[in-house]
Amino acid sequence: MSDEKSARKGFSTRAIHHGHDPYAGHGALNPPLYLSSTYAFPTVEDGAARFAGEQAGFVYSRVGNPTTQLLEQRIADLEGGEAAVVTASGQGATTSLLWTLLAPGDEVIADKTLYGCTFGYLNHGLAKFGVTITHLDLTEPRNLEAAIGPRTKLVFFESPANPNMRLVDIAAISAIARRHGAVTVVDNTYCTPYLQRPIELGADYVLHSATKYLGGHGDLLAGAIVGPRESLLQVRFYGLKDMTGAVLSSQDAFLVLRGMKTLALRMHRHSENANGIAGLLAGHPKVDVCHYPGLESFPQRELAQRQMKLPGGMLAFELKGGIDAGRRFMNALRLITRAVSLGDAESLAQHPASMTHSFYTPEERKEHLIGEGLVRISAGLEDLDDLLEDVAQALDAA
Ligand code: 7XF
Repeated sequence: MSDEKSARKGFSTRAIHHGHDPYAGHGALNPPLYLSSTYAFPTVEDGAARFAGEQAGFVYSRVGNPTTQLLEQRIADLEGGEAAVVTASGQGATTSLLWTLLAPGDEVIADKTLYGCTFGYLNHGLAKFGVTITHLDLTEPRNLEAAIGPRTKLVFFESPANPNMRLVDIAAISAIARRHGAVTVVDNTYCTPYLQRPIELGADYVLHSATKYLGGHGDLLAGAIVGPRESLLQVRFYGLKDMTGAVLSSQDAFLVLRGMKTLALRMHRHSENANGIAGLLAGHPKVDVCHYPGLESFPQRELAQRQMKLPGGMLAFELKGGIDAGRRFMNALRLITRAVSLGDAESLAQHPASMTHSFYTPEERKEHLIGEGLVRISAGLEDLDDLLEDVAQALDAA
């Protein structure tokens, strides 16, 4: 479907059709998978013109490939951004973007709670190169207003945050950052553009681990960066091509394109299942607290309803018996699989303090609001009754 036609269509129609014309070429219904590392130049002059950016066309797959390009067009379209660059992992997306935007002397203001390897990259990676990292509680926009200064180049957060589900008001934070000349980067992995579109709310860049809901089937690693076209050219030609080299293979791009065709359907089911599990946990005598944006008891419920289309497939909770009860709960699970990652068809449970967030020291976890006993569940696509039965018997054992 041409970009013009697709602009008037709904989310799922665009997730299935945007950027591909089945009547072109050989008439293939499904976008072809291009397996080529390099591309032929008709003449040496054409090759030189392509390298100089004066002629359209592919050069080498570290800079672009027709299959990955289609994925970029679809993700940009669904996020409401000008352009996208896809990468070999979510981590590759974060590093390719931030290496491009930042220089020594700059300050990054980041929320207190971040995925463990993002925290590691900022504090053990970027900090070594003269970038100052300041963590603030961005659930209170006034904290940003008070701390932002002339060196603040970039404001970074996840919403909901991995793993404790804190939400950040994207519109409020983006407005403050913009007023002070800083850009806002939102990791939208937990929501996907079906549930939340940060650029429409005022953010400058969106990041994804497409390993998760966008791919949706636990069979690949991928990432994406969405943002202004000019800036993403820099990301592609410096951050990705020269600095990280975290280039997505076209085979994995093909699988993400396939996964995205069912994204909207899957997000409804993930949300329904998470909502059911959260309801069981929240009312259970052994549970201390359950963090899920769809619960009446969720402290930021009003913001969740304003900012997210559905409460999503992720939840986290703490048992009254703390970390030992959490271990017993996890070891008792029979259907929900003990594994990190999220957004797969299979429901997954993990223990952030010993797994995804073990890169924080115990003191850092305390400071960054990640409970030692917290258990995280990614609700999959199975039948809710079976999931509830499994959670109920694991709670009995906890
Ligand atoms: O490089 P990846 O594709 O694994 O993505 C990194 C990443 C970036 N942002 C967020 C919000 C993420 O959750 C991730 C990956 N998180 C997995 C998890 O939390 O289970 C990784 C398993 S250690």
